[in-house]
Amino acid sequence: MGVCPSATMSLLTDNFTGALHPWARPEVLTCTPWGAPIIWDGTFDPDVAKQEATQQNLTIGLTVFAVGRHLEKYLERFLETAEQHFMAGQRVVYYVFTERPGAVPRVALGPGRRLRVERVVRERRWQDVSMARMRTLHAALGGRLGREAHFVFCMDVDQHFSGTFGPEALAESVAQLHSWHYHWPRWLLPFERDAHSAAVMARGEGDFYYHAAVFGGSVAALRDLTAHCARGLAWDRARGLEARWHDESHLNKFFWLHKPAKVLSPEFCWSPDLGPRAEIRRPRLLWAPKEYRLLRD
Ligand code: 2GW
Ligand code: MN
Repeated sequence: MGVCPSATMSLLTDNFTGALHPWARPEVLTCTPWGAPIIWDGTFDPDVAKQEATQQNLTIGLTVFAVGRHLEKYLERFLETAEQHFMAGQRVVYYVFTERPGAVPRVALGPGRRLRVERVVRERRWQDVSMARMRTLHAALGGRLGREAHFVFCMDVDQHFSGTFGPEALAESVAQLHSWHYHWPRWLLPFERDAHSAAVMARGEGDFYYHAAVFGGSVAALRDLTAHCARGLAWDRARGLEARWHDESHLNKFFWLHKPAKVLSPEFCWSPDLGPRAEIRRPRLLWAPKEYRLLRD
């Protein structure tokens, strides 16, 4: 921790010319109060990150759940665009969790990339589909996935890659700024406020609101994260509670207690419904339009 210096003007300007440094993004926050980088387009050199990852000969896991109609609707595009943009040139193993392994589309994979399909039971309520992911991921991280990957990203399926999502995103633990909420005042953030819930955040708590559609880290860090969230979800259930944003509420509690080592700007998981914004230069993942009414009955 404490790896990124605070953004003072002397660091943002080139010593020699006095011009703004080419890697500066002075209009956005690029460092958390605890010293973790918040990576925005232009604040890192993708080639350096790529070289370092290649030297370490990493295997990077990408987990995604596609249960029920989400499989036909989203999985193929998610995987096809991941082949173009996710960790290109690295060793990658996809883990697709579904109740219908036979229906998983056959996507042509590049060299060094493989896809494993794991069967899960289909939960009846959609909230349970989403929440059961933490328990399932925890088990997978303790099994083959945990043995074969060094770093893992866990993602929603209702999105597709639209730009490079490379090794610059890797770190011991990685959280994603939620594109709806990154510019909101902290007191307005939709944390769980019920004091009886394991996910509760008091007023004044919370650094940022993170999106559960993307989180990642080392296998060890993710085993802790998924254990924490699965435990919190079970604790709430035993009391007849369900946090406001389900697994996402528990994820936010975890990252409040255990600060992420790296934070991804909203460019890494952008909602096109928000329209163009000056600070969003190159979105890496785009949400599919929400069809809550259609999918949630
Ligand atoms: C989820 C909601 C309504 C209807 C269906 C489903 C559903 C989700 C499903 O039928 N099948 C399925 O495989 N899923 C998986 O759960 C899939 O991977 C999907 O991306 C993920 C989360 O559901 P999603 O993407 O429809 O909900 P979002 O985009 O509103 O998710 C945010 O909030 C969730 C909790 O409510 C999670 O925390 C999620 O990570 C957040 O992005
Ligand atoms: Mn989603």
